[in-house]
Amino acid sequence: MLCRPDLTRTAPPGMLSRALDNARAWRDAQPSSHEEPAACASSKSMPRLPPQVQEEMTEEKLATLPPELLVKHPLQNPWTLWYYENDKSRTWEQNQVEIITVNSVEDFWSTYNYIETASNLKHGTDYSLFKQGVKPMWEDSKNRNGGRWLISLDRSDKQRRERLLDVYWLDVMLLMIGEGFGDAGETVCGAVVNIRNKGDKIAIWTGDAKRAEEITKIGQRLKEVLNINPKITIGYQAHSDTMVKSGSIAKNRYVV
Ligand code: MGP
Repeated sequence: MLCRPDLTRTAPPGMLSRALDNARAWRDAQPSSHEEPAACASSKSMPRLPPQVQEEMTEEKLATLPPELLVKHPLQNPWTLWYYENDKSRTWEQNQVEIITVNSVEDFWSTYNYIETASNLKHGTDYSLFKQGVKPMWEDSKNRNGGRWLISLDRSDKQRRERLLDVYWLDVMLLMIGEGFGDAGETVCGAVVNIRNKGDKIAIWTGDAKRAEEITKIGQRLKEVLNINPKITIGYQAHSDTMVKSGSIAKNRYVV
């Protein structure tokens, strides 16, 4: 078991971790990048709801279900999903659209199954999932002094990108809503996936770039859950540096 988000206070143990295991099993079952492209599954084949839930639910069937299956399992924090699309007639901030806030495991999956997967979004768009009340922008008071762990995905390897993007993004969302960072999770504000021609990016934003201990724990956990090769390093940049960067990447404040 590579990831077991702590939902013991909010949902039946194992509920999200099973979902995460499914996603990881799917990823592990995919051919490695040197195999034939034809053998590579599209993001559409990713497991979503368990088959018994996908089956049509009639009133009679619902009446036979044990009560615990009809109760929604609240998340420790409500999370808001945002979508960004680059419309040049509007400001960057106006282009951030709030989609929905989810409060329960079930609402998260309903939303996830309804919306387009990240790999099917147009270039120049973003999804952001942030704690309710925190806007996915540097200017928000909860983000202003913070920064982000940044994972850049290599676009030159198309098969690998298609395989990893959706799984990484789902893993990151499950890790956050499942409160999988332990005490350090209190400093997590949200996460963003940027769909870009030059290379997609996934980042976890935290609220205070000076909290080295929590930031390091979050980075290490992220690498562990995404199964990133320990020899590969990822960097954390303060938003204050990203805002004024001149090259394509701001300097790293931390590296794991
Ligand atoms: P981006 O969307 O984060 O990355 O920032 P992209 O498109 O890969 O570009 P690059 O510069 O990282 O290579 C693109 C631009 O969007 C930034 O230069 C800002 O102009 C704007 N922008 C991004 N963010 C996260 C913010 C934000 O939080 N607030 C405001 N006001 N503008 C932002």
